[in-house]
Amino acid sequence: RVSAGRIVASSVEQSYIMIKPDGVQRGLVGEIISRFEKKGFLLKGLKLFQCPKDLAQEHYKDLKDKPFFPGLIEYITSGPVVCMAWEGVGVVASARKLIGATNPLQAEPGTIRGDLAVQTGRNVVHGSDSPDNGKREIALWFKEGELCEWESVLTPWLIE
Ligand code: IDP
Ligand code: MG
Repeated sequence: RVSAGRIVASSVEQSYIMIKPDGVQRGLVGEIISRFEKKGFLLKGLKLFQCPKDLAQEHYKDLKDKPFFPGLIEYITSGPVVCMAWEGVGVVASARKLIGATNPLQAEPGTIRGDLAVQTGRNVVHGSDSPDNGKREIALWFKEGELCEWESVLTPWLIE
């Protein structure tokens, strides 16, 4: 799949990363995308999108019984989000580390939430919590044909 012989296709994961409406409104889109680019993951899909309520409810369906669920749906649908599919070996867990803890006040400095946010209800970015959910979420947020199949010329400089 890449020039590196030891990287097999089955170990390549995809994570659904989304800049939430507060991140878009606060002008943090470039900064957040930069962190994943600089780390060395591969961008396979990207769009600005106004999320309908039913999609937000499906995406967060595991949280539907939480008291904050209605507020969460209102937040996610309150303005455009930036939807991204990022690919790489270990991208799911690594993206969660780059993003930081759910509560930005507990997120380490150097993480996106640790550097750029103060409250759980306005934590600027989403990242899939498992490779299976990465697949599920990318299928949920992107239509057929919206992802790009491409290889970066930088891959041999990132993976031996
Ligand atoms: P995660 O985004 O770090 O994976 P989850 O527990 O999966 O965190 O929660 C999903 C999203 O729901 C959070 O990112 C945040 O936007 C929202 N959320 C979680 N807990 C609370 C809360 O206690 N109050 C308000 N919003 C919350
Ligand atoms: Mg989660």
